[in-house]
Amino acid sequence: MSIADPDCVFCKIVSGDIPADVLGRNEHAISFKDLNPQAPFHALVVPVDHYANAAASAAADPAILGHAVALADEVAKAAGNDDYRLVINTGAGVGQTVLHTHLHVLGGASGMTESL
Ligand code: DGP
Repeated sequence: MSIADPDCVFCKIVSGDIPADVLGRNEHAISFKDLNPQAPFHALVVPVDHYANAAASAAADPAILGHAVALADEVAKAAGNDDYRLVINTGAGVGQTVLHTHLHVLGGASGMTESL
């Protein structure tokens, strides 16, 4: 049984209640295209279990982030991005808008320069 927040948009994507352009998924995490891409390739990786940020996920189980990074590598490379950037925003002060842990996976020419 996964940990979910009924008011969380990413939990609704995990459960299939809200559609998303899914790039990959496994029992631990799902990856889908970001609604507002900031780079030629911009995916999100969202662990299945709801925690507000990466530190909270790590405190609950460090493996959550390991599985998320592994899925990020898989979807980036599947889209032809051997090189890519991972960004994890933590807190509204740096622009975290969805309070469910997620990794931004950025690839392509401008993947190194865009801010999030
Ligand atoms: P952050 O600023 O780190 O919290 O990034 C949240 C990202 O989530 C932002 O780039 C837009 C994306 N996003 C928010 N809602 C949805 C949604 O319903 N579907 C998809 N595909 N992306 C979303």
